[in-house]
Amino acid sequence: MSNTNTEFMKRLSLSFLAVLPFLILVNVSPSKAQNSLYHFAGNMKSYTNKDNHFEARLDNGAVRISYLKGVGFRVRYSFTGTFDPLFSYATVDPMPPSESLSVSDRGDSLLVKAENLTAVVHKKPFRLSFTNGNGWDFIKESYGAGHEGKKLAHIINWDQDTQFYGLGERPDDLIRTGKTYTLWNSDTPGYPKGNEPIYQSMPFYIGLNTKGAWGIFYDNSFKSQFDFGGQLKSDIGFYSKGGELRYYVFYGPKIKDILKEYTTLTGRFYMPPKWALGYQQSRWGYYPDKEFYRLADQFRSRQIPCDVFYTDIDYMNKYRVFSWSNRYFPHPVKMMSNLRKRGFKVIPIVDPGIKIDEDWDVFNKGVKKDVFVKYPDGSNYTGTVWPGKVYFPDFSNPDTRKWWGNHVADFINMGVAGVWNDMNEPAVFGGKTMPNIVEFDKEGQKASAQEMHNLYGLLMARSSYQGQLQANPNKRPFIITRASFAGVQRYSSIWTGDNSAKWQDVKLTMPMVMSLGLAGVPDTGFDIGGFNGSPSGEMYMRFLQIGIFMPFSRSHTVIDSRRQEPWSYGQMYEYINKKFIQLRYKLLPVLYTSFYEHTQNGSPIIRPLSWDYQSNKDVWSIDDQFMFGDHMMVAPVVNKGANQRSLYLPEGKWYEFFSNKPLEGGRKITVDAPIDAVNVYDKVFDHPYAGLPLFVQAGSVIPMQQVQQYVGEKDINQMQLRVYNGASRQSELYEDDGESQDYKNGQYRLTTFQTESSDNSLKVNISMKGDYSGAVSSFTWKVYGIDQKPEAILIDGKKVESQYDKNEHTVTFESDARAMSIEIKK
Ligand code: MIG
Repeated sequence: MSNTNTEFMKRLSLSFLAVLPFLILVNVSPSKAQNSLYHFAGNMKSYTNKDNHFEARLDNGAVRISYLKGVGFRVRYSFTGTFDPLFSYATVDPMPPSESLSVSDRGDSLLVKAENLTAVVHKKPFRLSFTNGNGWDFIKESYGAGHEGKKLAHIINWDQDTQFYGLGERPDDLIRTGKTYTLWNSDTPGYPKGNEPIYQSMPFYIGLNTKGAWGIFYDNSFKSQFDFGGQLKSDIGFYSKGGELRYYVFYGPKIKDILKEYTTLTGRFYMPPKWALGYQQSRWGYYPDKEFYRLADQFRSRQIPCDVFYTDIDYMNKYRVFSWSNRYFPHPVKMMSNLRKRGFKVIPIVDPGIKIDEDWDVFNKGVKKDVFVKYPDGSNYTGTVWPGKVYFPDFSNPDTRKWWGNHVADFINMGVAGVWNDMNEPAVFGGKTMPNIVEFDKEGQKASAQEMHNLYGLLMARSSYQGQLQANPNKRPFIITRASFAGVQRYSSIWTGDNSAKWQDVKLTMPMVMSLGLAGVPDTGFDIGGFNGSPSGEMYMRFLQIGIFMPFSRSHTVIDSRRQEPWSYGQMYEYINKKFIQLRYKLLPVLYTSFYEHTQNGSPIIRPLSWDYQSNKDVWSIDDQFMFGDHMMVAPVVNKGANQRSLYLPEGKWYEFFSNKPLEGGRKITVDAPIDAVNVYDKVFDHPYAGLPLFVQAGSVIPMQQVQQYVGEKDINQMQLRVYNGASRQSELYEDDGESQDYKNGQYRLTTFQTESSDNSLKVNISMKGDYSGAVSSFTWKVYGIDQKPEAILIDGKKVESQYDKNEHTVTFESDARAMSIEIKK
């Protein structure tokens, strides 16, 4: 027996034996695998390396290793020794090409190399490890790959210096280390912190080590479990109830690199329609249609910007999807067109359950086209949800996607702006889901509910996406979904379901949204105000102060809660809430540009501090502060009654956004963030911290625009560029028409600003890409941190007029948007 085996046995703790639900070992020695319930790989017998794939025969099956360009290694284990054709709902189609592998034999091991990574193949027993260019084996299989019947296990070594991020949406801290998690999409109304699992499954995680970051994605949709050393103590485990043991290995060293690789494999979000970045208002219980007219009046007369209203299940005729209640919404087309004229889009909820009702054409067509999930005897599975007895569409059947897509397309043609996909875990009343016995089409290959359950939300979102493109091929779809799986970002946005009006949940918003971003999903948000219960004015405001930075920014609440609009809490809160929603509209260029960056490299919009300050270990676990795009850091107040908070300001020079006060980073600070700031707010909003600690990195250029009541209300020809003196950095501004697909053909403009700060000047070098003609034509520059009236301002080498404000320490001037260089001579 090799040393690693003995070591592994020593490390294998009793708790591992006692608690693992799927893994029962009667004998832990892999060399006597026949005595163990779990069968691991055994020894390597032979190998081949052809057509860009390395394949090895093992005592127990076979393994196939490939390297995907721009991604990393793919490893497939088959315990029968034969491989099914490669198929996945999670990854892009076609997949990135496989690169050729170089194999060298070292006696006890083989080195399989591609790009900068090496898979080290230990022969006896067969184990893989992965090393970076510096010889660091960041992943080491300890027990490796094994199975018990159809159940799978994959056990790798845990270097105790490694911390973990991962798995997307979990009501938990950002750091996953020392815990176990289950992947099984579940409807969990009012989930408390630590609730396991909730709506989504993203079997992908990132390991963070001072030597670098790495990642693993298990492309397996069966019910599974991740153990980040919670039970295994010195190892990390993945267990699944079935399917293929297929995993992808990504190497950093930056978290940024991993996201780029992971989204090269699972896809990226498209540029969203710009209106979808406006503030949105929803509640379960907005009906009849008059209620929406009233809301429209309220928003516009109070001058609180808003772009979208949602209709929840009450708009339907007895909960029949794609129908409208005659009583409450007799003229939906007219209502939507009236609202549209005032700048409001309408997005209805759609639930998957189709009411069994022979007087209804959606149902009848579905039966005729045979689109539903079935029992093994071919009869349709029946469950109970809002409409009563329903059939469930089988979205893994291409005919179903077409049928559903047609209805979505009809809906779009009526005037809806997108669809809100709910209950798609799928949820069945009584806290249930479909029984394991039901069967799915899976593109004609047939699959069990066990395999398809976690994919249901993803496939429903995909069908809704297709339907919108069918109706309007040149428009950008908009879908929001509750349940999902890895890869959902190719189709949809996500909200975090039924949170509650609790301070705990105000805090949870941040790690949840950051983790979704780290799972490749950029367009996310939570129910502002909390879904369950009724927040106080203070709590609503604190929710909103986070919510205005969310890519998806929507207030939503349950049917029996108190009114939950930005003006529902008295004058003071209305004033503050309005100012923050206005701030979102001013910062839209920053938000929109961040979406563009996502399309280029998979970066999230809401990022943990480690995204920018990875080398500082102290920031890894911070999850009550976040980066908004490239240069801004938000440290919201999340405690009842708090008027200040302490926070970590990372290394470098910063500015406080509202007061423009420069601050030195690399330290903890305590700042004021008053709730009861009515006098302050009445005078000037730009008071220090204005109730929300918000910071900007020195050297950055922050593009801002004027407030609109809705996106597209005004023809915006000019933008303000705020420049923060004192460091050198790169910033971007992305512009396009905000709704068509033309940006994919070069109809956009990307402006890049490079600041260069020195003792006697601040320079900004500007470059441009793309030929979008609708971009802004001029910039108003406002440069902060200028302590004396500058000697001169030069634009493309020519002196221009400027205004210096000695109290603010700012200098202001105008430029054409096509200027290539700016120089502020001190
Ligand atoms: O059984 O449509 O998460 O946002 O308001 C509850 C009613 C169904 C759950 C969603 C929530 C929505 C509610 N839905």
